[in-house]
Amino acid sequence: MSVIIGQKEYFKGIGQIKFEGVESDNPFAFRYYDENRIVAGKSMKEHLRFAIAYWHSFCGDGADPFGPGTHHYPWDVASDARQRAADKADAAFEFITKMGAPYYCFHDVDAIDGHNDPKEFGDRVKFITDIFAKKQAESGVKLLWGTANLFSNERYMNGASTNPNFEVVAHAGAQLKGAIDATITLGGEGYVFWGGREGYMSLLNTDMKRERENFARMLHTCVEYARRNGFKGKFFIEPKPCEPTKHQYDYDAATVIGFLREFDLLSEFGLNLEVNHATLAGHTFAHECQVASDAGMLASIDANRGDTQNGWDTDQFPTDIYEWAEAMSIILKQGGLAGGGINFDAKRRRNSTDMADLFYAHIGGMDTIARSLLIAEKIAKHGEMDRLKAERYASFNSGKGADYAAGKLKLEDLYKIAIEVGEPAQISGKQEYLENLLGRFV
Ligand code: XLS
Ligand code: NI
Ligand code: NI
Repeated sequence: MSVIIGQKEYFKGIGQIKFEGVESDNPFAFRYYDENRIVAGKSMKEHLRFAIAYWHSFCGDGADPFGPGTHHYPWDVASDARQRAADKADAAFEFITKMGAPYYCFHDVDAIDGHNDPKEFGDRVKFITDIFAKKQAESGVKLLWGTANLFSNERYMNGASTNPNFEVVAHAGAQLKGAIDATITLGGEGYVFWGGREGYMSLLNTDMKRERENFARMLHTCVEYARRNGFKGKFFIEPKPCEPTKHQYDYDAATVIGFLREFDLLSEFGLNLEVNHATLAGHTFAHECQVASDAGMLASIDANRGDTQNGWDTDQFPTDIYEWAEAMSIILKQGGLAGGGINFDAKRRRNSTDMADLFYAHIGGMDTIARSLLIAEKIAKHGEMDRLKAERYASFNSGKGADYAAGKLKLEDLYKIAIEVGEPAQISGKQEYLENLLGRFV
């Protein structure tokens, strides 16, 4: 059966989204995201490396536990799975191009319907990979990262790489092979592991030690395969504390870094941090960025936001300038994202049912982050924030403090020094002053 591609325009009446500046009243224009504007020596486009998430934007139908989908996609109607996938690719590349996003990201089953026969599914993924390759060449859009969905299929209900049944682990491997092959063929800059079901629902039936070992085993197996087959990009792990499992092994940035170190995987991996996952872990997004950056592991971001009243992954589009200004300051300080980009792992609300809503959502998200980059640049140029932080630790830069930091002092030395210096003077942490300072730039 032959498949028809590139024939339809899905987002009729909406053209290329352009930068028009803050004075613009046009809801289909960027007010801050000016891709060519140079910020701290690089264009905004190069700094932010925006990516559109295939799953939320072209697959997610708005279903929730209380009702079915409300998003009806004109590219989701053909009866043949391959034709439907080709139609979806038409819509996706039209949207990504109109948004001016340089990248996209996808799970294998977002690109084309899953199938329980690994051979048939592998063939389907190859089929859509060829179409993506053509679309990338025509549009200049690139793949930020690929991934395998190892959480939706029923067989993964007890985990994928961490499943107690080796036969399920083998199926996970088959799917990983296909997704890695696709990522290599498409020149993906990264490959993401998000362990949706890699955790437990109850410790009563779980050998956590063995599951974590098996998890690491699969990561090693994938790295070995990908490198042997020419993958040059970076591997990313995306931490999340819970949901769908009660406890996920990739709980947060610190946990994942410890895990990668324990199993000798640090050098191949970076972290893909998601804003809403940080808040679910009881952290701020800035906290996760700082932990990752300090370890040299802040590589990529899934942009979204949670709802402070809700304890689940609401995946809303980013709007919080304060949250992003802090995060962008950390990213700017480390010289940009290490190998990754900023992927909108965010979805329209169930009742945002116009095609235009998909554009508004991404425009708002891209503008929020672009604006935060400009704020972060201003904060850095102004310098006071950095200076005050550095001054707080100045006592470790010389004299006895420097000796101590270098490991030259013993506990008895500290005893003597404490008697010598007497009661230390009170030094203010100046938190409100710094909050005001941040507020000035926001
Ligand atoms: C789900 C995750 C997922 C990953 C990719 O919460 O964010 O979308 O980003 O598998
Ligand atoms: Ni994500
Ligand atoms: Ni998420």
